[in-house]
Amino acid sequence: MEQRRSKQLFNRAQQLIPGGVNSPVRAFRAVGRQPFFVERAQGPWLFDADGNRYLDYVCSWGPGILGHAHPRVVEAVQRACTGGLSFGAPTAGEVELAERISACVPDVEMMRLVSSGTEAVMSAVRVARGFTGRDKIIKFSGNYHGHSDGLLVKAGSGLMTQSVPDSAGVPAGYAVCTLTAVYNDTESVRRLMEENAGQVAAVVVEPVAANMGVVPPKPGFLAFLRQITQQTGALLIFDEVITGFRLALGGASEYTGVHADLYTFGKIVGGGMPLAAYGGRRDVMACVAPLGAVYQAGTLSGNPVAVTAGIETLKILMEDKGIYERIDRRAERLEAAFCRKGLTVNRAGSLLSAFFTPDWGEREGSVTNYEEACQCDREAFAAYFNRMLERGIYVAPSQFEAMFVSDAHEDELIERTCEAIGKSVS
Ligand code: HOZ
Repeated sequence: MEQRRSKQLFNRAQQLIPGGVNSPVRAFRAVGRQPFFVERAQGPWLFDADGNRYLDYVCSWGPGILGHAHPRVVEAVQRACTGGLSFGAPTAGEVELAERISACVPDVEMMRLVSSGTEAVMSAVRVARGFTGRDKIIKFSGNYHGHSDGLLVKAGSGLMTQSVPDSAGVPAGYAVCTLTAVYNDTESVRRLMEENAGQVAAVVVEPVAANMGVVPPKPGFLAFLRQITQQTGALLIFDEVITGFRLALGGASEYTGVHADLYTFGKIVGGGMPLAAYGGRRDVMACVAPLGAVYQAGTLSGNPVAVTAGIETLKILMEDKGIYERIDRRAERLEAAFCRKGLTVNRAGSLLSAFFTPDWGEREGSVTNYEEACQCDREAFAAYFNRMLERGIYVAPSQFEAMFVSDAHEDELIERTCEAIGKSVS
């Protein structure tokens, strides 16, 4: 595969941008090659600077549930652009997007629009602290909640392929307030709650973990978190930056039946543009300025172009409920294609991961937390990634990210992918 132009661009990029990329996993270091540079995308396809075409299962790390450049979203965005790119003032679009989010996830009685998932979770945690008057939070190792200081402790995603699990530059004082429990392990949460009685403001969790590969919650795990937070006066925050509008129109609360106090959204809610949201119980969100004393603001919050992309994307998802049945069925087909000895496949709806678990014997089939995910064979994953890419199929360049299926991945493309999987994993 010719990648001459991508290589030239990467050389130039490395002179000015750390690692040549604006987000670490894009550097392809975990799979031992250089990244390709994208020129454009359409439907399920990415086209690189050398004219190569890839069937894309990264989907911009989640937003692309409709595929790339959906004509309705593009048309709406083009129209919005002609009316101005940013006002820093309220718009009707913000109200419509908020109403649509609340219609899909009724627990979100009040919300704020922000620009990134990092900002959304950081703000939700601040609100939880302001509401409860407590400082500590519990998160789970391998869950990733963006790169704000207090949440970069035992985080998943790009941190799992660095040599250290936590970022440098985070003052120890921040980390002291971040307690880390084991995903799917109720006892680890109970212990932290007891040791820190009356001090925990919130438990923040990815209701389906998707940043250490996909790791679904065990039956009863989320219900336990709901119960213990209620008993201890802490809030439950579902970080739905990945799962929101992905597992179902109503996200994780619809998919699992468990309800949180606060939710964070990103990716799909912005239809591919920089937009995110946090919100939930009205009495809790009433803490946010100017109603209350928790400060959070942003020049580009509720940006009119991003809001338009979000509205149009949610409109399509709300109109065509068959989308979820289609993408889940296609992901199920991919799951079946991965099924063989030496692989552990985790799937929740249209999110899935194949963990390379050769020689695991009895334990095969069980990746339920960060420690188990870390034991996977990363070299085997890298070999699989490279074989898939050579066949024109782009999956996330790390064992610890999800495979995303979109509505543009038609059945025939799924079958082609299954064939490539068969040839790439053995
Ligand atoms: N944190 C994102 C994956 N979970 C990576 C985003 C990106 O590189 O674009």
